[in-house]
Amino acid sequence: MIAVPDLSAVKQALAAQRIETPSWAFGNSGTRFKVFAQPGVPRTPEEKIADAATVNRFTGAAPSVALHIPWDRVDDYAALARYAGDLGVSVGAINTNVFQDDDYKLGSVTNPDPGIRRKATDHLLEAVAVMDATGSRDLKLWFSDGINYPGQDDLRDRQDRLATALREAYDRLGDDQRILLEYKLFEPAFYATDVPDWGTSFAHCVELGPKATVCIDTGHHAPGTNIEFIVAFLLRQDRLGAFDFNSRFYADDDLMAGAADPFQLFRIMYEIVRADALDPARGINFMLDQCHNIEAKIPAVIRSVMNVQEATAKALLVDRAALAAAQRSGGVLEANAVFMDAYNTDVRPLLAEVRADQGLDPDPVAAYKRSGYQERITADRAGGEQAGWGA
Ligand code: LRH
Ligand code: MN
Ligand code: MN
Repeated sequence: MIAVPDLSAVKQALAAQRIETPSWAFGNSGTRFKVFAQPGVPRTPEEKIADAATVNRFTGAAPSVALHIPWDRVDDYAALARYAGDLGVSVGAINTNVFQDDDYKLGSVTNPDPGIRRKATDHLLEAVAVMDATGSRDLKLWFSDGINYPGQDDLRDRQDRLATALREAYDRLGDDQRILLEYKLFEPAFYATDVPDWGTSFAHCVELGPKATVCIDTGHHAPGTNIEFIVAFLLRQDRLGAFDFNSRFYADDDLMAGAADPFQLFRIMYEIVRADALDPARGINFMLDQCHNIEAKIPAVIRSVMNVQEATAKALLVDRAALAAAQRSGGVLEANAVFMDAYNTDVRPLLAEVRADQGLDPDPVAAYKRSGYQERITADRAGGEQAGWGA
């Protein structure tokens, strides 16, 4: 039995934890080989929000949903936000999409053609207008920009073009709005990507000002990258804005968070706990960014929320006094044992208690399956154009 400083504080922290779900997780998705359509998937942004609200109803921990523009384009975003509010959720981060137009073949904000750069930058500004209407705080930027062949374009000029577009978007932000700048090692560009790593993102954020922070997508690194080091570093610099949680075995697999490497998720969440950054008031947006290609989508999102909660519970259970004592005395094995004791704790009963205390079913996946929601959407949403990744 490991020593836990204050179990009621642990339970309180878990009850207060917030995880944001992505609208696109509920739509049809696939690989470049095949999209497997599923019955009952949403046909509209409203239906995606209804599914996100359902995840929140069973977990009590997912009260906001990220949108992706134009996948979630509507005429009236304020009305969409009110609709979400009626279902008990709010609109979270607004994701931009400057990667699916023919115009962006050679890049968006870093394109050598100033007309295409203008079009891409205007999309970023349009996304801030969406945020004004929905009350969203976060403008999430991911650029697929990059080049495939050495010499194809000037690496340094592209950084200048990127900085110019970011500056324009940054200057358009309201007082309570901020930029989350996401990086990704490669794909779709294969030789050089313009925002390939946290260092590039961090440097642009510092250049921009305090309202620019880094978004860590856990699937966007080279194999073997120590992600928790990046978390610790950015927290120390006060520049960690958000996560896109998902799992990867090979590249940007977008599998359920905590499925491939629950130990890594625990190590990441330990750095969060260590920096006292779990509290939503600290401003870190813990988002999921996943696609459920072959598994049922709503229970997969519920499972992902639970996986993040389990990693967090284990992180909260680290006996930090014992850990600090072992670290100070150079007790290599002792310190590692304290860490592993927490990781090896079965936290499912503790989380079941936290849920029961909130009036939730202790087993959210089972409760969802019993609820009849899946049968209802399968019947109600038959026919019509089904929205999905890229729709
Ligand atoms: C890019 C990415 C980014 C996009 C999302 C759909 O790979 O992680 O966050 O917006 O996928
Ligand atoms: Mn992402
Ligand atoms: Mn990704």
